Amino acid sequence: MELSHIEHIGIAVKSLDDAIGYYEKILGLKCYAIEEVKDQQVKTAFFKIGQTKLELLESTSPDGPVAKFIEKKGEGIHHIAFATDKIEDALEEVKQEGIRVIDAHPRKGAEGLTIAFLHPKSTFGVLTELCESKNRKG
Ligand code: CMX
Repeated sequence: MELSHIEHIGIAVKSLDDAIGYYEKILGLKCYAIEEVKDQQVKTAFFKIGQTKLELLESTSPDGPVAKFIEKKGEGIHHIAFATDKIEDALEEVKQEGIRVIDAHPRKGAEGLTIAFLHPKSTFGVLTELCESKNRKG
């Protein structure tokens, strides 16, 4: 498959407000969007640096995937998202290679991207996301 760049890095935090303060005041980045993704039980805050985004993730429910992650592992890097122009093809390819997928079919994620997650137990411990922008051709 052809991946073009790291679209974003997802970072699990207990408090979006506290973490935004750090990224803005200490690192000098600007939060340009806050979005709730209801079906994932998260509130997200986005920063851009170069071609890559940082996505802070705060759980909106104690049973959500981000709350469970923080409970087990603490705050920190939660997933890495790679950009592709052809998510259907990329997902088919990983499935054929026997990689365990969380999303058998691409679905809608934050920022209107089409996304699919690969299971960390199949990807050397890193929850991996494939993303395609709806504005891209292909
Ligand atoms: N990174 C690495 N390992 C992870 C992980 C992560 N983010 N989340 C869970 N794991 C590990 C667990 O620690 C566990 O390992 P051990 O068995 O060694 O303890 C293993 O994966 C399986 O965990 P589980 O308890 O069986 O499964 P969970 O209920 O925790 O679910 C996962 C794990 C990845 C399937 C689930 O979190 C998921 O479906 N994630 C994709 C969706 C998501 O994360 N959404 C939030 C972000 C949405 C967005 O960006 O918009």
